[in-house]
Amino acid sequence: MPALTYGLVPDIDLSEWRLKVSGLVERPLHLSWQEFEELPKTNLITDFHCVTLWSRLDNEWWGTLAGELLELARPLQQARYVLVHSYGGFQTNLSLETMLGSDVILAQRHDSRELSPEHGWPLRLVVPSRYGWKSAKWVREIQVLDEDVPGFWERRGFHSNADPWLEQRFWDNIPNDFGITLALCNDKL
Ligand SMILES: Nc1nc2c(c(=O)[nH]1)N[C@H]1C(S)=C(S)[C@@H](COP(=O)(O)O)O[C@H]1N2
Ligand SMILES: [Mo]
Repeated sequence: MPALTYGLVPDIDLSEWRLKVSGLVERPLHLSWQEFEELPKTNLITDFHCVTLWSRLDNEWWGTLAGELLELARPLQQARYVLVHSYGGFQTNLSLETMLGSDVILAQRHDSRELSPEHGWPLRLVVPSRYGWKSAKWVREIQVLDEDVPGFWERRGFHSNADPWLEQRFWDNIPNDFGITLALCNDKL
């Protein structure tokens, strides 16, 4: 599976690692790795679609469903979106509805193995129903919001919703320029 990353693989120390759920929630969370490990786990088999036209089918992901994590934090009534933050500075936005989908997982294992550093160790988001850049690697915080705040690629012209079946690659007012796609996904790593 190609690894596609903007910037360097962050250097993460598991003893200092935390996962936060912040913003418009009744109960903000600030979990250590041990606390995250104690949450309920699920195994899912899903496909993965990058915006550069490669897909990888039948990935097995093991971790905690994003919906189960958010349920613990209890989003407030006005919550509509999330902005997911990664170690290393990457961010991506999703509607809360998408995030609560039954196939959205905070994955700690891929195909029965711990994630490798370049694929998001120790924890990544996997959103099979959206283009790959929504599947943030090295997740550290899920910020719950009432408005849609664009993330790293979304500020650079990529679509906020990013449904591959609707081919939502770019902002509607940007021409579908393959150059920008190649800038996003060069298979270098
Ligand atoms: N933190 C972070 N997450 C990221 C990216 C990134 O640059 N930084 N790239 C995204 C893109 S464009 C894709 S296609 C997938 C690729 O996942 P992989 O490297 O595990 O194949 O990760 C996504 N998650
Ligand atoms: Mo991508």
